[in-house]
Amino acid sequence: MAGIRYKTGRKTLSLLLMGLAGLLFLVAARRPEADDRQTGGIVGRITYATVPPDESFEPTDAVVYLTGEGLDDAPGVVQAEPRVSLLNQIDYTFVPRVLPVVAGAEVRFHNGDSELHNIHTFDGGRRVNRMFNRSQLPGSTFTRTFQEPDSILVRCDLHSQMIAHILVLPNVFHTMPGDDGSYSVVGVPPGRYEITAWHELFGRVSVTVDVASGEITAVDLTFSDPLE
Ligand SMILES: [Cu+2]
Repeated sequence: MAGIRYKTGRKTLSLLLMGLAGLLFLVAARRPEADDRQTGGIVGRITYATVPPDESFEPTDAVVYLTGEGLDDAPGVVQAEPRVSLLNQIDYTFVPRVLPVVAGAEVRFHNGDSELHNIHTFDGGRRVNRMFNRSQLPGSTFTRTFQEPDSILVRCDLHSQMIAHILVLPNVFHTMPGDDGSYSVVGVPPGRYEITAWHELFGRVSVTVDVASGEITAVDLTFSDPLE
């Protein structure tokens, strides 16, 4: 009896193994070739050669982003990106002040105050996205989608101190620096790209960067003079 049970067990085991091998083969065969490429990364620091006299200056309000071929539909990242971003209004302040989003993502505008606000948007000059100007009741929410890369200034006409910037970017490869100015962008497909740092008081600074498979490239970016 013990022998029969043993044989049955072995047969089941080998069938299971064969099934598993078949499954693994199918998974391997279905994997797109692009997924086999290893990614690289970029790390660095954002610094300011000049400190602007503006009271609203926050060094961490910078955005670092990559542009170049193959980034907009890089495998494995498009699906992972959250497609909704929130621009809140708390204590007569837009939160966050700087909101980077991917083109085509939904931006949710929420009035978290008990006071009437107003959302007035101004585009970066290319007129690629539809701008709007509307009042917003306390506690209410509405959404808008910006389809093209742009830098959009957001104001409240009722409270002049309320300012925000929505930076619409072409892909998910962007970030904001930490308190010490350091940043990192990882999971980048190998290639040659432009890396740009943006700040509302300085504009943009860009350099070319080569990202190699399985490697981390160091790039420091320095803002020189504030915009006039
Ligand atoms: Cu307001």
